[in-house]
Amino acid sequence: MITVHVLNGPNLNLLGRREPNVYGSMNLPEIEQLVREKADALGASITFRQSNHEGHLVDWIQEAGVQGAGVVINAGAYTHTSIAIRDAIAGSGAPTVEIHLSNVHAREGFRHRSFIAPVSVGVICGFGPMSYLLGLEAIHRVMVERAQQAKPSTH
Ligand code: CA2
Repeated sequence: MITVHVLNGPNLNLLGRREPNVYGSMNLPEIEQLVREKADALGASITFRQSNHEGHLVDWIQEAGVQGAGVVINAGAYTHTSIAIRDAIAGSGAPTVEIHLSNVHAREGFRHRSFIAPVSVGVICGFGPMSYLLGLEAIHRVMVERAQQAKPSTH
């Protein structure tokens, strides 16, 4: 079974309580519920975690790599600052999709740079909670395709 670790970075525990004009009104447990329903529909297994600490995210990315799991990550502000998270993604070998609730390219200049994007399979941003569902679907498809390619040919 395909396993995906859905990881959330700093301040995403505040969702739904402040800045609803930027991030919407849904809180993180509500987004988790949507992601779990999508995972069930895909037949995938997920973990869903949030931390305000960079090292926790690094540990969880390494864990995904060891388990052969994929990663969907909203690294929050660490997206724009963290070489440690970038190195963890590159070093773990875990196929990763970077996601954001907001369209970071329509916001302040400092949000246009991502350290994670160059080591990710792709980036999805600007779709609110739907970014999580699109990210899960994208990584699931990538992992199914890679598993099929890895199978020895029968003819
Ligand atoms: O749009 C996204 O998903 C972001 O990753 C959210 C981060 C931000 O630093 C990124 O540039 C884009 C911020 C998450 C903080 O969320 C809050 C929610 C409510 C109140 C305050 C912060």
